[in-house]
Amino acid sequence: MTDAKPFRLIVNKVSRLPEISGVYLVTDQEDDLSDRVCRALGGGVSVLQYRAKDVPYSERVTLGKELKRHCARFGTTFIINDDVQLAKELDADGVHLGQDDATIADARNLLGSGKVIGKSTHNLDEALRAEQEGADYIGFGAIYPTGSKVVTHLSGVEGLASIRAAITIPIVAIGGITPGNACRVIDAGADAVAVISSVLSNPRPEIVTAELALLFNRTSPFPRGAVLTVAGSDSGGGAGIQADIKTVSLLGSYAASVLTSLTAQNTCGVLSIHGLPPTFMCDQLDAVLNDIPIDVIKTGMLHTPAIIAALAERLGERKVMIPLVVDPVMVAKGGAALLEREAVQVFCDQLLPMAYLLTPNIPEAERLLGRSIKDEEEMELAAADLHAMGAANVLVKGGHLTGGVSTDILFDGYRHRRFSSERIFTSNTHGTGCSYASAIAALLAQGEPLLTAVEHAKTFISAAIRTARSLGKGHNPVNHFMAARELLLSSKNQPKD
Ligand code: 3NM
Repeated sequence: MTDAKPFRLIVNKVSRLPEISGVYLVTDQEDDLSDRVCRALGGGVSVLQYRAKDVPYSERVTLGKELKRHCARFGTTFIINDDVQLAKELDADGVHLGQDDATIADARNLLGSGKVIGKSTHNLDEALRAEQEGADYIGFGAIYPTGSKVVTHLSGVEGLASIRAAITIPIVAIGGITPGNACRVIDAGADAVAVISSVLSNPRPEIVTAELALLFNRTSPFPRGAVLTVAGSDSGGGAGIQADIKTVSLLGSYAASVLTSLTAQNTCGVLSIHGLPPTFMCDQLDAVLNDIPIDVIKTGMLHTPAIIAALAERLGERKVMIPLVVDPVMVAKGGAALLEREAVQVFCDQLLPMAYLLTPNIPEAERLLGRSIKDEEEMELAAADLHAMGAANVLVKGGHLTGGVSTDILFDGYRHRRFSSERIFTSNTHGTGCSYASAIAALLAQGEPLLTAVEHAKTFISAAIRTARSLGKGHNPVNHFMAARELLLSSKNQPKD
């Protein structure tokens, strides 16, 4: 006989408000808003605020309904700026009030419970008052100078940090925020970043949104972020899937894998390749993506046109994009072809335009562009041309040039940036490309901005080559363990951005 009490089911009838975190997109007044917003939603917007200034009420209703439909499709919270009446009429998820708009109590009365109410604040007094009056979150700005609104208060991240300590409700930071500076805003305690121009004035709103969304991983526990590698198996363990998983795991992210092919391989070369059916590659992809929240996908040896086409098609079907680091693996260190000849065209047409980052070495860039690359000036041109073919960012790696310094060039559509390290004269470089791209993917998944991710990954791969040991009789693999140890020890004392 037990003395257990009868089980009682308690149902919580209080409806949960949507969470205010991540990328909070505020609309602008420019043309094609609906299209641009839709693309941004595809990059991972958490909250959309419809801010219509000087637009007749009837037009606000029409466009508001359309934006609400888009939000429903992407699971995005839909909030109206200023206009409580419009929020009521559209049955929006909430309203965002300025200091001169309706009171929080009046808005709550009109909208009823279950709706989010936010308030714009510019200093500690306003923030504390908004919290006391029952706001569900506050907007706080302007953090940085902005051309999108006339602002009288510039708080900087220091101002944000000081109100973070005093406020318990979510803080949405606003004003001049971009993927380059958002990590400082998140580190200062913002739960969400509100953006207008950096996303909506960009020709690729989905890319900027995805970059911003990834930065929020920087506060997650380890393993921090998840990387899926789509590549071939190297039985020798130096390159391919094995190098990718070692790199991602040692740097502190979760690693999942989808195999495209199996190679019988060691440090001396590739003995044979067993391609896997594209349908089975797709089964693996579905199995992973339908269950595990993958932050970044890295691709390596894709082997056949059918695999490339199937991968591009599957990824294109996704509602919200996952940033893709594409290492255009073509030839093994020993010279074996890892990509079938006719696959290059399919690669350029279908996968390259989906890349967030393309990471060719010089022979790969030469093959993709059909011309030779002899120096850094030609590397810059190659990066720009590959960007024009559709990759959002291109890193052309200079390891195959000569000279005392090995320089890689990153082009983001606006600027070329150089990443240099002392050249190490060695043939122990098996797995370099796979490991470098995987390190970038892991650091992106951990919420590092692209420039920091490439810089730290370059440090990692240089150390991995420098500390490589003799293992087999051919091109020996890079040293993942020592390189990860060096990077993690050195980055402990560094600022986060
Ligand atoms: N409110 P962008 S700053 C709408 O400080 C708005 O309250 C601000 O636009 C405030 O992302 C701002 O283009 C403009 O800088 C934000």
